[in-house]
Amino acid sequence: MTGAVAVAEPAKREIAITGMTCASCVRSVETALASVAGVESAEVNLANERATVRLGAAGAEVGDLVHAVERAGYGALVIPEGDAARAAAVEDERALRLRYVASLQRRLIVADTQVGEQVG
Ligand code: 9UX
Repeated sequence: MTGAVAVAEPAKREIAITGMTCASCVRSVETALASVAGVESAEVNLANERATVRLGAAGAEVGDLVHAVERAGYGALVIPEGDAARAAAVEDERALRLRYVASLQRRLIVADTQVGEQVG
């Protein structure tokens, strides 16, 4: 040993997000995540629909992260750590995104029905 002290990188976690369509959505999700205990900062990428949170030494509860995003009106899936777990999460992310598309389709059908009632 040389006696050098390794400085640990701050822990980061990635979160798949659904439902964001504009820059204001991005800010809402960032604010929601940044307010969670243990989160030092949150950054959202709208193009790939991922949030990256930087965590303090104590870490943060996965459930708290998801609930904060859901309370703001979006969907969230915290990507697990480790290659095997990340691979397994690909299917979960796919399912999350399909659920969002299905909810959009339901909303469009409802909106279409309402227009029909108003006009007819
Ligand atoms: Mo932008 Mo997001 O007008 O929920 S705030 S779509």
